[in-house]
Amino acid sequence: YGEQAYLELCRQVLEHGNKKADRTNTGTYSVFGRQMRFDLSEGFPLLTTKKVPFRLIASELLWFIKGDTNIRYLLQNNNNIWNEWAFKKWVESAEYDGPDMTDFGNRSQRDPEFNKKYQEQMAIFKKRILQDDSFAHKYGDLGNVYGKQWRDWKTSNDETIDQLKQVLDSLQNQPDSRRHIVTAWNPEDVPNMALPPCHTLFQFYVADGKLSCQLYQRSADIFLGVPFNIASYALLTYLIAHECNLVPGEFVHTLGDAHIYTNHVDQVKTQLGRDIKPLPKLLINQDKQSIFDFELTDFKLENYNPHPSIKAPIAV
Ligand code: UFP
Repeated sequence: YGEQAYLELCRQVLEHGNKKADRTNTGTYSVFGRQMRFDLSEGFPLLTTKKVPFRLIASELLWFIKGDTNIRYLLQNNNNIWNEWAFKKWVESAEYDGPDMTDFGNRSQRDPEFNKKYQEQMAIFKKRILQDDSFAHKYGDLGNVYGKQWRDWKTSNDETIDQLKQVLDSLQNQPDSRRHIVTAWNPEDVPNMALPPCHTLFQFYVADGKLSCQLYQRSADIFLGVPFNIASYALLTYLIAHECNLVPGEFVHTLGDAHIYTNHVDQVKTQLGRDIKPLPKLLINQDKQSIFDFELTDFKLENYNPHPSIKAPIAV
C-alpha cells in the first residue's frame, strides 16, 4: 500500500530486475506486471521520500484536461517537462540550421561543451514557442498526445469523441457501469506521436459514494516518471470525484514494463535509505464544480514536508 509499495517495487527491481537494453540506449533493470494501491482518503499520494514538484504535475494535468497538445501552455506555466519531445521535432526538421543536435539527450549529459550549445538552442526554441504563433503552431505541437485522445478522439467517419465528458456523464448517470473508460492508446495515431502514451488506459469505479481509478501504464520509468504519474491520476480522481459529488476512493496503479534506468540506480538507493513521512492534504477550491474550470491556483497542498529532491538524467 501507498509509498511503502513504491519503495518495495524499487527494491524488487534493483534486486531481481531483468537487465534489458532499451530504445534510449541507457539500459534498464525491468520487471513486467506489477500493481500498487493508494488509499486517497488517507491523504494525497505525493511521495515524501523525495520532493515531487506538484505544480508541474497539476499544470500538466490541466493541459491534458483542456485537450491542449501544444507545449506553449506548459511554458506559459513555467513547466518544461515536455520540451525535449518538441525540441526533437524542431532540430530534426529541414528548417533547423543551428549546431547539430543529434542524440542531444545523451550527449548533453556527457559532454559539457555540447551541453552549453544545447542549452542555448533550447532557450532560443522556448522563446520562439512563446513569442512566435506560427512557429509554436508548427513545432510546439506534440501531435495526437493525451489531450487530443481524451477530448477529441477522431473516429473513422470524421466525428470526434470527448471521452472525458462521456465518462463524467456516465459516472453521474450510471455510476454502477463497468464501462467508465478513457483510452489514450490509439493504434492509428501511435506512429505520429512524439511519445506513444505511457499511461495507456484508465477506468473509474463507484461504490459507497467513493470514486476509485485504475490506470494501466504500459511503460514505467520508476524513478522519474512513476511519482509524477501517481500524483497526476490521484489529482484527476480528486477532481472528478469533486465534480460528481463523490469522495476519492483508491488509486490502483497497474504497470507493464516497470523499469529503473541504470543511471538512476544510485538515486534510487539514496531514496530507499529515507523514512516515509506523513502524507500531505490536497484542498480544492470549493467554489468551482466542473473539472474544465480549474486553474493552478484552485489547488492547495497542505503539510507537504518531503525529503529533498533527487536529481537524475531523463532518458529521451
Ligand atoms: N515515462 C513514464 N511516465 C510517463 C511518461 C514517460 O514513466 O508519464 F510520459 C517513461 C517510461 C519510459 C519512457 O521509460 O518514458 C518511454 O519510453 P518508451 O516509449 O520506449 O516506453
